Amino acid sequence: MSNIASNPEPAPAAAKPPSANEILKAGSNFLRGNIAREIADTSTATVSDASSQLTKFHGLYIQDDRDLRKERARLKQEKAYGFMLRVRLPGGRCTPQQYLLIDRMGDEVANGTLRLTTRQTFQFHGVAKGNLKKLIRGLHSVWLDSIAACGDVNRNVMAPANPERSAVHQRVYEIARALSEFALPKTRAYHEIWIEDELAAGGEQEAKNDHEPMYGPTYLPRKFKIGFAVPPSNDTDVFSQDIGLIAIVENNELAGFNVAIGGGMGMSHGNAETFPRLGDIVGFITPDQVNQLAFATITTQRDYGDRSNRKRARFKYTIETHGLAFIKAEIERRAGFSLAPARPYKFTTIADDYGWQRAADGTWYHMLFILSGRIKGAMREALREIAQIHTGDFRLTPSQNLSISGITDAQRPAIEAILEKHGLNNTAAQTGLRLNALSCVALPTCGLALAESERALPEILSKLEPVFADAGLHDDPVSIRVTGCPNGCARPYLGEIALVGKAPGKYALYLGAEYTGSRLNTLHAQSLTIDEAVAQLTPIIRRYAAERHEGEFFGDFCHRTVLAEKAALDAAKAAAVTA
Ligand code: SRM
Ligand code: SF4
Repeated sequence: MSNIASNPEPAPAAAKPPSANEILKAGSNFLRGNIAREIADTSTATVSDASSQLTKFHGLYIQDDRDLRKERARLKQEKAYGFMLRVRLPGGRCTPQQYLLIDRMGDEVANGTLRLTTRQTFQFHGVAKGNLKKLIRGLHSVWLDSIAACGDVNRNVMAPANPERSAVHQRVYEIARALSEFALPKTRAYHEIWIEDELAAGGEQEAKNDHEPMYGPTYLPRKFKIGFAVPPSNDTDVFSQDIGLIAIVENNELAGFNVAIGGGMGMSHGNAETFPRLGDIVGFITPDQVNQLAFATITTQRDYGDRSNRKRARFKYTIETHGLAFIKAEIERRAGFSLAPARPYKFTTIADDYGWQRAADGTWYHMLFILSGRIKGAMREALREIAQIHTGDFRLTPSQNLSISGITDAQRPAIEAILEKHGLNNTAAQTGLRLNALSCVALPTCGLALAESERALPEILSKLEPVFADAGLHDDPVSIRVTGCPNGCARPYLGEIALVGKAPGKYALYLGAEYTGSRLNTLHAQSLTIDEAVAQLTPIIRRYAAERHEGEFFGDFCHRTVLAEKAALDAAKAAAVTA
């Protein structure tokens, strides 16, 4: 691990002028900027554009309630600003004590709900500027933070949530957690601003021997994401990560990880330069090589990533630009070792293991289905009551669900009674479609949303579920993912069905991803209302019920039939035009 602590290598000379964000980061005094002064300014509920970019590195986004925009503008009032705070929670695990603090803060400083994200953490919405310190200090009091939850750095590290509680799962979790700590920015800006109030005269902040051995003073060109998976479950969508690490288990021991690089979901409608991409498996490493591999990969992206055009700044584009072979060789050179050949593995599922399950260590866990990860109402009450008596932990899943984990035989009846009381012991009654549904937040808080997502999902499901049920497919697992724009926050391009927002009430329809996340879906229709999408899907669902092969998933069926036929038709049309 000798080169891990070394200084960054000089970056190759930038050919193009740096983007505004690069100039901002360079002049930010290691992510301090004017944040402290602007947070103290009570004349406005928001912060400047510059500070709003820098607060992201502290896990904070300034947003406004888009439902209220018109009314506020009519009244000539400032927008209804509020901050979103994202907690850093590697592997999605938290203790009951931490959960209770988060739950309390949801009422005291946020909008009264909690939101589980697709990267296994909590988000608070609608936090007033004046409440940010209270929230961050509250989190700090239970050993939680929001450092690097957003921004051009490594984000929340994902790890399998399905809590089999085997020794291998525990080991992978510990490796993921250690990697999360390892890849944290080293600047003290977060602690100075939010925890310690260490401000020099005039509210300015001084850099105190800051040094970023991995990131350097301008951090990364763009966000960076790492996730682990333990086959046969690909619950973390490992091929969507900048670095995906697939555990290889031999003789019940963790032998190491296959390494996939260059995954990513985000794209822009109509911009062919942007696209979702699945990671390529480039080799195998042993568990003790994980941090070194991450350091080498992150610094390669730091030095070769596009710092001029943020639309092309993700690692996947760096690979496309420089070539996989070059990037792999560069990673190996920086790591100081060669990757061994990848080893065999097999994914068979992405789904959370709902309901009551016996774990490998003899304890119980209960996987709760939480639509869009929004914890409110009865779910909120139940989880609060459970957290007060629970001695195990909570595990947030990449599918926006939550597992109550580590329940002993003696404790199970009490937890079961709370779930019964609140009507939450009923995942068995849900459709396979609903249990495999994801949606991003979108309106009213997301500033980038083009259409509804979380708020549209109940309507979409209620219209599609009867179609599946009538075709005899009530229980069949079919993954559906909905987002309010093409950025891909619910990893839509890995959904067997995906609706991607284009405009208010309009969605692009994608079909045909492979259920366990090894093939992207394909654009099937450009712009549909929800009813039009249901109308297009209905005959396909009926045909699937009638014609599918034994054990064939919906996405594979669409890929083999509907999409292949459409591609053949398009090719024939193109040939006719050329002729
Ligand atoms: Fe995301 C931006 C929400 C997972 C790709 N994402 C945003 C912002 C912050 C909007 C913004 O920039 O102003 C959204 C805040 C909405 C709100 O009101 O809360 C937002 N992203 C989310 C969450 C909360 C969706 C959810 O419903 O769970 C997820 C939080 C994850 C976390 O805990 O860290 C979330 N975002 C993802 C994922 C999925 C993943 O990481 O596994 C992706 C696709 C994977 C990837 O990164 O390639 C994703 N979010 C984006 C992008 C497109 C990035 C790109 O490469 O082009 C943006 C826009 C951007 O960065 O410019 C974005
Ligand atoms: Fe917002 Fe788009 Fe992400 Fe949905 S996919 S949360 S609309 S950025």
